Amino acid sequence: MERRDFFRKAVAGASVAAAVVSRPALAGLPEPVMRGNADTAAPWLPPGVTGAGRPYRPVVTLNGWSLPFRMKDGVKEFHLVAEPVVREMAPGFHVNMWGYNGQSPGPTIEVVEGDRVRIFVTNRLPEHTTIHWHGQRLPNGMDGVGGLNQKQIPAGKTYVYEFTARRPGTFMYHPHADEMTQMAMGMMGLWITHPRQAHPEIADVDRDYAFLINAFDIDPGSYTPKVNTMLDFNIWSWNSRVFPGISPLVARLGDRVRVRFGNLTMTNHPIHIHGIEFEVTGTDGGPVPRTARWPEVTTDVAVGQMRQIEFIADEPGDWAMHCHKSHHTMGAMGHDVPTLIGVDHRGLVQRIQKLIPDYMVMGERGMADMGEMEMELPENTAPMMTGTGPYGAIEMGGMFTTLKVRADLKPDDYSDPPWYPQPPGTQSFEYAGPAPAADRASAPAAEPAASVRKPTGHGAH
Ligand SMILES: [Cu+2]
Repeated sequence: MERRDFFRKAVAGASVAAAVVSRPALAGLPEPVMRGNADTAAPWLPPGVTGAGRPYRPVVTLNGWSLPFRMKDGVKEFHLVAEPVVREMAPGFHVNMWGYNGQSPGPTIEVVEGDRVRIFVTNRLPEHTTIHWHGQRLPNGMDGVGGLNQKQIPAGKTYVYEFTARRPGTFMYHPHADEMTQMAMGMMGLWITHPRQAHPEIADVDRDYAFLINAFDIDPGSYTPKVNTMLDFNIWSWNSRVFPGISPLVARLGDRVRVRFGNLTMTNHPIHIHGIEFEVTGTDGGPVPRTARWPEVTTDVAVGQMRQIEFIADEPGDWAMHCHKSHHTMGAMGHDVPTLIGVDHRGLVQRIQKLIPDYMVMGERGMADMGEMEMELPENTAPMMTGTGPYGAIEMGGMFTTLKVRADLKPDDYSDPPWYPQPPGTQSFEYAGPAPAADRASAPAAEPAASVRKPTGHGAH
């Protein structure tokens, strides 16, 4: 081609492109797609382009979304922007975090096995960062450990990662630079690689949900997580949301449902679902062979692990789904409150209130009253346990949501249905018959209360 011709064609091409592609795209960098809210986005299928392999059923990220990409010369191009964000963790509870593209966690990246993927990472944080692609097979120089595999990405710079998504499965991404700070501030995201063709160990499902398990240390009334915390986390969240702010998982009666979750907290989480049994069908290491699966209703997820579970939603209702550590279904609270069950405060409270008018008693009949109590909390405090169901306070917060199974849903309907109407005769009810006379006379007498012992060993000097 003549040099003159080339020049003319290049100019013509540029002017045509300018009408449809924005300036950053012409400069080689895809325009970042940002998100301004914590709603659960509808599953996203790329329009008319699936890259390698057959079309797939996209995942639904709880209170999250999948990042659109641009196809360029057969490569799927994504643009992640690491930046400070404000995440609404529950209605009225906003937290200053670090995340990607406007939210924490960052958007889910969904590709197909065999896809060539290029990810531009722009650092708008006040310090350097990197991204590690947890669980992926990739060239060593793309693994994202700052100092080991690459230079740190300085503030204000954009780095490019490029590799082929070789292994189908459930993965995540997070910084491998000042990790303690950056993960405590909410920097993480999901990565799903769909199988290229029918796979013997990967079922086709009707619904496919995904979320990350994360935790923060946020003092009641403050807006920014404490980043040096090792164990004293107090906000237990899924995708940086706490109940009642976590979307329900909705399923049509008989659907095969997959749920994928990864743990980026500093402790393990036994994830429990009521009403059905499931199997762990995969981890971040790959699909579990069918012969190695067993039924469960709870699966523990250790730190840095991912689990992919599947079940048939064959029992209609509103089923609880939660972490089985009961402190993880609570919001911010003091754990140094003494147990007062059985302590009789009658008369005492009034006397103390003469001196301290705001004095109140917590817990002499258990802590259930907290669910309905209208205690004045500092501004911007996570709900402690304020989810309300059709029959009153649910007394849960934190890592809790519901699995809503309905017969009358359409196949791709993800909207939150009204509470389950219990069919007559199928709900627990109050016993109204006569109470039998208690007969304690024949029971052995209780032992006298033990005398108070003086402490021995350390502390008694
Ligand atoms: Cu937990």
